Formats: sequence, structure tokens, C-alpha cells
Amino acid sequence: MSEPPAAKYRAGVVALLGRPNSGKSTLLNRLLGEKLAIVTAKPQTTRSRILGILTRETAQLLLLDTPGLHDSTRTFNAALNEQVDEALADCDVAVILVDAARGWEALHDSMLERLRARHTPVLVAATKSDLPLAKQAPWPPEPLLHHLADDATPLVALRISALTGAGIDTLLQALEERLPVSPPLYPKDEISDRPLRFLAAELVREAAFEELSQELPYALAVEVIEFDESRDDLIRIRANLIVTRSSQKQIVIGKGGAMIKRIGTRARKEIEKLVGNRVHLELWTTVEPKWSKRPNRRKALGYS
Ligand SMILES: Nc1nc2c(ncn2[C@@H]2O[C@H](COP(=O)(O)OP(=O)(O)OP(=O)(O)O)[C@@H](O)[C@H]2O)c(=O)[nH]1
Ligand SMILES: [Mg+2]
Repeated sequence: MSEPPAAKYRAGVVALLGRPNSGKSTLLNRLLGEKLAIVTAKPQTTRSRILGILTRETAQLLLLDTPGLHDSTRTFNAALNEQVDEALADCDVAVILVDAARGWEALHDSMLERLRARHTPVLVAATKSDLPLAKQAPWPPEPLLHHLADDATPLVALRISALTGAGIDTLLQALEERLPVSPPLYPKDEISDRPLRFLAAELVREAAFEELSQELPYALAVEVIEFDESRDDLIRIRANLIVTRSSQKQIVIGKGGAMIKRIGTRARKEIEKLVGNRVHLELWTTVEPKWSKRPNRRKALGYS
């Protein structure tokens, strides 16, 4: 690959913003071509900002996945929103993801206003365009039309599907064009700012989300207590599933340990794909009633 003239290379932070469950993490993975961020059918899966680094021939995109923005003011939710605020303030370009089937909401207007006040270029993407309900929804929606007509900061509205890849090339091109001219900000072979240890903990959390009943995942945190890479052919990982009540601990363990075993098998396969090596995964579970209410604890767990 021939090097582009340095004066033309672009690099910067692209924030992926939207409601919980709008498809931000799926889009991050699609853009990277690698599964970095965990994805589940349940809203509020992402708990912390995670940077995916996409190095292309002409630009480096630092893709910032964020927790879904919502209206609740409970401590933990407020902490998630704070991370979105920071991403919004720090990015060079923003993508607002809108589940077209749900439509444009007041929250999207406020995001847009704040970004425009900072003169941040914004792309608005209707997600999940492969789904019939999203396909039928009008796009761009009425409230967005007047923003589009306002040419002070030109906006772009497109339809994408992170699942099929529809619209993704157009999105990438549009993002690249809006990045500032800059040399690459990270080494070319790096794909994230997060250590493998954290990504592994996230994959355990994803497996638990998938296996456990509706309510429990929100009470659950995962901490990797050992990550041993001393052997070439095997990585040994010990992780702790933290819940808030002893009744939840029983559910996580399951009858005769069946549930925690299922979670472990599922997580191990995903971690092996990520690290490209065999993994030995040992899971434990403990009760910690207040983990989500303690800022320092949340930080130690990587959720801020
Ligand atoms: N059909 C379809 N489903 C999608 C698409 N993108 C995401 N999904 C699904 O939508 C759900 C939520 O996706 P996520 O990527 O976790 O959404 P998110 O915005 O990161 O959610 P939070 O982290 O909870 O804020 C998952 O079940 C995804 O598989 C898409 O393009 N098409
Ligand atoms: Mg997410």
C-alpha cells in the first residue's frame, strides 16, 4: 500500500451516540470488521466508553462506542449519561444513531443542538434498515428536515444496516471526509485503547446477559482477577461474576452449577476468537450489594 502524502492524512475521534439498543456497538464492530464491543438484545448493554481504532489507507478513525443515552436519573444511569456528555464534547465527528422504527425523539434534538453549538460535524444514521419496520419508517423524519435545510452546519442523513453492511461504505467515506487533517494518533496495529483483560471481562458479561433472565444482568458486574499469558499455547483467565443479592448468586450458579458452566463455555469461545489462542476460563461468583453505587468501585470494574 502506497503511503498518502502526510499532509492529507486524516485522524480523529468519531463518537457513536444514540438511545440504548439503537445499534451503536454492532456498528462499531461492523466498522472495525472485528468484534470488540459486546452486543445483546437487552438495552443498556454498554457501560463504558470503548475506543475501536480503525486504521485505513487515508485516515485513522477512533471510533468511540458509548452507553445509550436515556432520561433516567438513577445514580448508575446518570454516570452512564456523563460518559455520553464527555464523548459529545470531545469528538471530532459524531454519528447519531436512530432506530427508525422508534423514530426521532426530543433527546435526539438535544444531542444535535449540543453538537452544533460546538460546530461538530454530525451524521444522522437510521439503523437496522434491514428490518421491515425500519424500512417503512419515513427517513429523514419530519423534525430532522428543518435541521437538514439549515446550511450553517450541513448535516447528512443516511440509512444503514450494521447487520447486512448496507450503507456502511457511504458512512465510512462521509466520516473520513469530516475528520481533521492529522497524522495517525495510535499505532497502526492497535485495535482498542482497552486492555484484553477488560475486553475478556466484557465477553463474560455478554455471555451472562445472554444466558440469564431478564432482570438479573443489570445487577451484574464482571471482574477479571487473573489473566495469565505466561504460556504460548493457552491463556488462563479467572473471573468473578459480581451480583448484588445472594438469591442472584444462586441463579448465576444454577442447578448443580449448570448455569455458570453455560456462561463459561459461551464466554470462552468468544474470548478465544478475540485473542486468537486457546483459553482456560474459570468463573466464580460473589455478592457485593453496592458495587453500582460506588464510583470508585465502578471505576475499578472499568465502567467509567
Ligand atoms: N436487524 C438488525 N439488528 C441490529 C442491527 N444493529 C443492531 N442490531 C441488534 O440490536 C440490538 C442492540 O444492539 P447493540 O449494538 O447492543 O445496541 P447498542 O446501541 O450498543 O445498545 P446499548 O449498549 O445497550 O446502548 C442487538 O440485538 C443487535 O443484534 C442491524 O443493523 N439490524
Ligand atoms: Mg452498546
